[in-house]
Amino acid sequence: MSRKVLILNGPNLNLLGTREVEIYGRDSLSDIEKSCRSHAKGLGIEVDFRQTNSESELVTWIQDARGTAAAIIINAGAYSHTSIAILDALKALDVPVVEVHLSNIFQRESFRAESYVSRAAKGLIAGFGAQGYRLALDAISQLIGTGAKT
Ligand code: CA2
Repeated sequence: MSRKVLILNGPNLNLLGTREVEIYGRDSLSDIEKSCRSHAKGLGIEVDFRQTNSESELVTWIQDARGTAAAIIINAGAYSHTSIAILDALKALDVPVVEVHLSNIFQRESFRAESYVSRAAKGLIAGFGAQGYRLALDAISQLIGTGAKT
C-alpha cells in the first residue's frame, strides 16, 4: 500500500509570511513544505505538497488522488467556507482526509466557522499554525498504519 500523502493548499496560502503574520504566523508556504517533508520522512511517509489559487485545480487534484494517494491533508483556504465542488470531490474519495487551518476558524468572523471540507474530513486541526500540518501527518500516520507486513 502506498504511503504517499497529498497535501493540498488553497487560495492565498502562497502569500503566507508576507502579511497577516499575527493571524497566520511568519512561516512561508515553502517553510511549511520543508517542515512537512522532514517530519514525513521520520514517519516513513512520502509527501506530494501543492498549492493553487484555483478551485477547479483543487477539484482535479482531489479526483486524481483516487488510487494514487493513501490520504489527503487539505487546507482549502477560503474555499473551505464556500466550495460544494471540493466537498463533492472529497466525498468521492475512499482514503482519509484531514483538514488543516493555521488559524482557529471558530474564533474569527462567523463566515469562517462553517467549513464544507469538514463534512468529508476524518478530523480537523485548527489554530496551531504551521505545526498543524505536522500534527495532521501524525494523525494520518496513525490512520494508515505502518505499512509493515505482519
Ligand atoms: O487559517 C487558515 O489556514 C485559513 O484556511 C487561511 C485562509 C482563510 O481564508 C481561511 O478562512 C482560514 C487564508 C489564506 C492566507 O491568506 C493570506 C492573505 C494575505 C497574506 C497572507 C495570507
